[in-house]
Amino acid sequence: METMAFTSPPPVLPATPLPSGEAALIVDVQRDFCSGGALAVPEGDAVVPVWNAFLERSRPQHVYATRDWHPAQSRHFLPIGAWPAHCVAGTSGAEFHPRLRLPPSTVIFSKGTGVEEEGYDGFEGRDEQGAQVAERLRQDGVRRLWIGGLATDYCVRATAASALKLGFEVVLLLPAMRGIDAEGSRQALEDLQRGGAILGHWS
Ligand code: VGL
Repeated sequence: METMAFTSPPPVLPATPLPSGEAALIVDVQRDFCSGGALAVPEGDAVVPVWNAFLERSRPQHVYATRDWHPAQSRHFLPIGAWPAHCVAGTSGAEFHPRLRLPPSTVIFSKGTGVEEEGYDGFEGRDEQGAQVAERLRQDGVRRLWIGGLATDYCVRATAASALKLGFEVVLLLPAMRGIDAEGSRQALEDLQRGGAILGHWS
């Protein structure tokens, strides 16, 4: 049987300024996922100027940033896990990209902090007070998230999938994300769209 090609509506643009209830969720734009980092995503740095322009022009009332914040030894790392050590808490590799201009009010969620945790899903993260992401977003009155970051096929995917499951509207900000694997990233975007995410553009 022939399967129908997956088609999607054209990407949406954000209103500027972003209406209240719409927020930015920036996934793992950290040094180790950018050029020269321990787990560099191809063209990872390219998301930085896109996010800067988006934040400057859309001025979201709420900006959230997730970060991988792993212990030095983790089941997420080789030889048990799949990845070279990266984003170890407190190291320079775990810092946000130095040119990413996060507003001072940005709420940071750390994830993957336990030895047994993979930490792909940003919604597993907690802020400095220990609050969970979903709890915090609801408290802030957020209903729609503009999501991007690194990497499309892993943490962006898992984070956006959780957001959908939890009932948030999800806009995938395409130019503000990059993936590790091209086919994996294409599949991630397709699956997320099937799950209700819409595609967003920004230039
Ligand atoms: C990620 C692979 C391993 C990500 C994290 O942030 O997408 N990918 N750890």
